[in-house]
Amino acid sequence: MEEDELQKSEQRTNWDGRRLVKYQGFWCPLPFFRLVLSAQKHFKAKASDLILSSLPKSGTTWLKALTFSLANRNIYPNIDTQSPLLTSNPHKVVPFLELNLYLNQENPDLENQEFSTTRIFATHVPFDALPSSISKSECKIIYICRNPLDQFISFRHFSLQNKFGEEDHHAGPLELDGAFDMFCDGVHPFGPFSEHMIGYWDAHLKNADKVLFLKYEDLKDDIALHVRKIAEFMGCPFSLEEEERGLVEKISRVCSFDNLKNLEVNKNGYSVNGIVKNSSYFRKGEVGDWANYLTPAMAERMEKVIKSKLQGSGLTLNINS
Ligand code: PAP
Repeated sequence: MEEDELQKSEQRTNWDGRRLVKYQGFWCPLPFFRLVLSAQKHFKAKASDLILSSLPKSGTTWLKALTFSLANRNIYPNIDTQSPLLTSNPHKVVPFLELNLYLNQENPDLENQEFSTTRIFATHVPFDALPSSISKSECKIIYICRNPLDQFISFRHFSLQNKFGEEDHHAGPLELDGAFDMFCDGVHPFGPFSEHMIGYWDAHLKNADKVLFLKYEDLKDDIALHVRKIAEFMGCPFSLEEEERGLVEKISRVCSFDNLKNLEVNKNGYSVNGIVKNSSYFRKGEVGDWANYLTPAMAERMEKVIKSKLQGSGLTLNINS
């Protein structure tokens, strides 16, 4: 199956040297291709599951920390001192379906999770490529997107820092201009970004109880509001008693960039199959950092791409906020 699919699939080399395979309309990094197929074939969603979805570098780590804290607030009541997030990276407590769980086994036992009572899984695949049991079951999906310019710059740093793709890119990574060209053309891991966003956006419009659609910038703007919103969507709104003891603020604080970045585990450890530096998940955590790297002409080009691709979808992205 894997070989057959690979044979007939278009392939490209990402700017960082990693091979990308066009599969079901998206660019799947070659090392994850087999895992995507296994997850599609075997993953059985349950009504109580929560699926977190995003393009890489759109706020996944933050969303993992927040949803994990919300779902497990009764088993770790003193979040400031008891939360597993204090000693484990968010990617350890909430695993990725296609990046790690299906790595060592074709059909792993996913019945229980190490830290969480609710099964929470993350994924980077587009809505249409999710294992079909996810749409068929009552489980909920939270999607987070981000200004593509910031996402692109964030991914560039992340990939260079972790030296992805070095093994098959002898000339070294492509310079910024060429990488940006590829990104605008939608050739990047799990892209095209516009189709990724629209897929989840449409699913949200069809059934807002099933798919919550978030933007990184909105969370930066008002985290307390979004912590409440996410809790309500997950079916575990804050009680008056929880509000009164400041739990919304506590969860926001524990999951904040500054708190997570400065924890020992996130300064030194590795996650996602032991190859990604935990510290590389916490770079700047800012909105608009792209302006330090990309020219106004590049931003203008992106405006045009966004305008033409998102036209008529009802989804808006403000790249200048
Ligand atoms: P992933 O998809 O590989 O898991 P993801 O967490 O989506 O990565 O993206 C990392 C970005 O989120 C980084 O952005 P930057 O490169 O522009 O700085 C990272 O700093 C930011 N980030 C990580 N944790 C948080 C957080 N708790 N709050 C806000 N931003 C965060």
